[in-house]
Amino acid sequence: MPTGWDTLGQRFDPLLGGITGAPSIERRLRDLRGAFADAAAYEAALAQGDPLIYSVASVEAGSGPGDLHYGVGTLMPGRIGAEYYLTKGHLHAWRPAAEVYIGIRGEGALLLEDEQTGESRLVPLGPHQVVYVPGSTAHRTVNTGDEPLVYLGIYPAAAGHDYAAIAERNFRCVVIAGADGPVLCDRQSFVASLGARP
Ligand code: PAN
Ligand code: ZN
Repeated sequence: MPTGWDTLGQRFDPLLGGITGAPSIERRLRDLRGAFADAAAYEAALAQGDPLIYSVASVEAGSGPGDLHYGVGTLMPGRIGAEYYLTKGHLHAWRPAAEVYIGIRGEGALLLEDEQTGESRLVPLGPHQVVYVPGSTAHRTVNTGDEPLVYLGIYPAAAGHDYAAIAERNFRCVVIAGADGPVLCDRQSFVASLGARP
């Protein structure tokens, strides 16, 4: 009998995230050191407390070559400086592994970056939106709204998560709150503009 017959049907919470009976990981502000572009705003926020930024409940029913894993992510609304709350972001350790994201609640986007070319895209993620993340593409979720962003991610069981490359060089682009909504900016230019602020 294939693995996972006791977890064929799962119940998730579309408002708060989470999957009944599934393990969940939490990422707090202190876990995201180095992820935000505005280091001064990050330290100032951390001095005020260590809020929950996101959680992910995962179901790993099988781990054979054709199996899938999935997770429900819940990313809180908020900002560090002008930058929206975000996930750490990663590449899949097995680079060819793609992923499908399905928006459930809230307003957000996926920041995608091609590992080879550095080409970046910001693709909206919310209810009724599906995003395909190709292989060899770094991906990070941002919450651009004012309520929790809840989404489902489905990926090959063999994908694995490689956080090291992102932890070392971060994404080339940042997603900041502009006057008319989210704006994708070059990280270096954004950081330089912070240095120039009065
Ligand atoms: C997602 C992510 C989730 C949390 O399930 O794991 O959004 O982001 P980080 O893993 O970057 O902290 C996924 O892409 N899985 O492969
Ligand atoms: Zn992924």
